[in-house]
Amino acid sequence: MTRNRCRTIRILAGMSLVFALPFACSKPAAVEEAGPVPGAVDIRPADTAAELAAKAARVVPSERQLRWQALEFQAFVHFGMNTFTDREWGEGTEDPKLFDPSDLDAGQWVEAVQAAGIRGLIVTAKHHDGFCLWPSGFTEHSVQSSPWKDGKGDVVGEVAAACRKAGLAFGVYLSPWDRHEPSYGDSPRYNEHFKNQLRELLTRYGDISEVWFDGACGEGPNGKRQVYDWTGYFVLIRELQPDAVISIMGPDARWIGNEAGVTRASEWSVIPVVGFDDAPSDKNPGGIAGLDAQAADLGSLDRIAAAARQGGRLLWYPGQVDVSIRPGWFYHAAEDDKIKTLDHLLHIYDTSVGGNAQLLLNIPPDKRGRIHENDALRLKELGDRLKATFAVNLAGDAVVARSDAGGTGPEGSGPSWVFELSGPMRFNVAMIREDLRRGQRIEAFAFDAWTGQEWQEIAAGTTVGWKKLMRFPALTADKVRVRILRARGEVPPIVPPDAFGLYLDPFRPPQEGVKPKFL
Ligand code: FUL
Repeated sequence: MTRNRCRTIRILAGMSLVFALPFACSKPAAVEEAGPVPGAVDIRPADTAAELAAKAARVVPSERQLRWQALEFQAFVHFGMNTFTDREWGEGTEDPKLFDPSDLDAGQWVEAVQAAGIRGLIVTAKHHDGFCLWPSGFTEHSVQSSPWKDGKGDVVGEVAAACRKAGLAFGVYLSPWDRHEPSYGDSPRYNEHFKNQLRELLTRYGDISEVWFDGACGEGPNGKRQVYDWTGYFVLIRELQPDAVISIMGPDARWIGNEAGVTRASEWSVIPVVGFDDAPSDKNPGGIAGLDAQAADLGSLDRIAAAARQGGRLLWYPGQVDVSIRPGWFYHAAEDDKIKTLDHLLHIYDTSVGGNAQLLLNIPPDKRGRIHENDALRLKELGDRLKATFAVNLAGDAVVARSDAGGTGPEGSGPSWVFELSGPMRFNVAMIREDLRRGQRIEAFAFDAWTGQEWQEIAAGTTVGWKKLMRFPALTADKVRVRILRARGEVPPIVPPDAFGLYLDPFRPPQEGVKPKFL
């Protein structure tokens, strides 16, 4: 592309744009005019492919989902009876006297996770063994019966206070499966019990940013059968903490589908479902009827068309990556030297935060009630590396021009955005974002750099959504561009510093065998 093929508009980077530029694809006017929808949109057998794409482009997050997405990176903290019994799943019969942290310091947890750039923390208020980290009025099986602080302690309270003091969002994990509680399996009675516990957590500790409902239940065929009142739980949470996101077994954020920190190459937040009823069931543990959270393809136009044939709905249902810094979720001294490497964590960060998902990294405190030195060190290394990489957006003051000579796709040619940098810049990371208030629209894109003579493709990808991070061997260029190859409707302008960035990770070793394309 040469400069004179660029369409006219030059935008000073950093200006916020409230107008939309015309785009070459034609859309059914009625659908386009209907505007964004934070919720569900019906899709029908009679909808054409173009109508389905236009409907998908209209689905946007709720305010609470948007706030949650902006957290980007949260800490999961598994701590409780299992910490003291060296197990992953307790039986529910453990003696509360075993819970006795010698030096619990929630301030140290917060400091350790903040060093990694983490913005929120979710603590296991109750895991499957039923032991409660707060003094619940509805069971004796809690910190009250432990020797810690003579039974007068409250882990949830201490963690909530430490998070508030440091400006971290605070959330709670409350396991529906409870192996201690005698009423478990007597469905109405346990549902009341569970709601009572929820009410305590949601009224005693200030703002709760997230309620994390686990889907696990290991009762087996002859075990207790509990029918959860999901709808009742959700109604209570909306009433007491309307800003709290309900995750996994809930309608606001979906499980990414594994516990290894792996995202799909194409992560969609607009998800087609059939028979939406907001409530998880045995058949539908994802929480949203008809959704298999582990399926390889959750949101392509083909998936949407398949759901439309059955009369389904499109929802905003973004992915969350829960993964532990160690092999286990709880602390085990035997794993002190099995902490994930910095490179592994960086890869998980790039592909989750930079792969249209939220990262929930588990860091389990030890028997002292402190985050172990090895984990704290790794968190600091991670934070230092992220800071060194993302401190300066080298395209922050680039001048942007739009061209219509983009890629090709079923809907015609998408736009390109050309970024003229303020001078030659050396970089090895690029970032693109979509404004989610306008939905998730990009289906495929390419990223090019100008060699002085021609454009050379450096990277290409599919979905963008909240954020797409790309790494490649370092190169120097003074002009780069993003080509939209395929999109669902018009793509809002991609303007730095918010929606486009170039960075240099100074500690990234030059990749063996991979030559930078030009220097
Ligand atoms: C699973 C649980 O069984 C694990 O113990 C852990 O809490 C993990 C986050 O979710 O379903």
